[in-house]
Amino acid sequence: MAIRRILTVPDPVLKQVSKPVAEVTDETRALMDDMLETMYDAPGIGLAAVQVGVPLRIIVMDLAREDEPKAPRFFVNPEILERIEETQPYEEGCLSVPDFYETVERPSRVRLRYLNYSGEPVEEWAEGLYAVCIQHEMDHLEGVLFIDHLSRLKRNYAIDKVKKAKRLAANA
Ligand code: K2U
Ligand code: ZN
Repeated sequence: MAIRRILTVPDPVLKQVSKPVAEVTDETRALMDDMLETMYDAPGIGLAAVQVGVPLRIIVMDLAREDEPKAPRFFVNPEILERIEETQPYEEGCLSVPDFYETVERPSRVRLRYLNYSGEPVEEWAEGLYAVCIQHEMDHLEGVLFIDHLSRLKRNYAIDKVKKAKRLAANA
């Protein structure tokens, strides 16, 4: 397993629409293992493959709290089959937009279909933080960042803040 570099705004790769995975192979699983290790190291609770520069429709997630055993989840070619109308606000962050947090409204329950780590099909409802995180990650698969749901002013502020932080780090 390896920890990979997480791309940050304004990297154009993050705007790519990720392609479906033809078959879940050992190579797919090796990538998911790397993504999970990268996510734990960040730390984060979700990660899309495009964030480590691989525009494939793959997501990893672990919603377990720090005082709970790890509970990794793997999603290949995830689809949202149904969304309820009710929405919930959540203050989101993103490993590709470091140190910026803003509230985003999203449907509070969604019905998912995806292939798991073994390549088997799964259908289930997601709610609460699971619903927030899977929708945030599935946005990544469409080249959409959570800041794209904000005003132009807030989006530009977030991007300028990350660019400035990268300039300062480069000159340190
Ligand atoms: O896509 C990512 O960058 C991973 C996010 C996933 C996430 C964003 C918003 C809401 C829930 C999950 C990172 O895990 S951001 C860090 C984080 C950690 C705990 C709760 C919220 C955000
Ligand atoms: Zn993100």
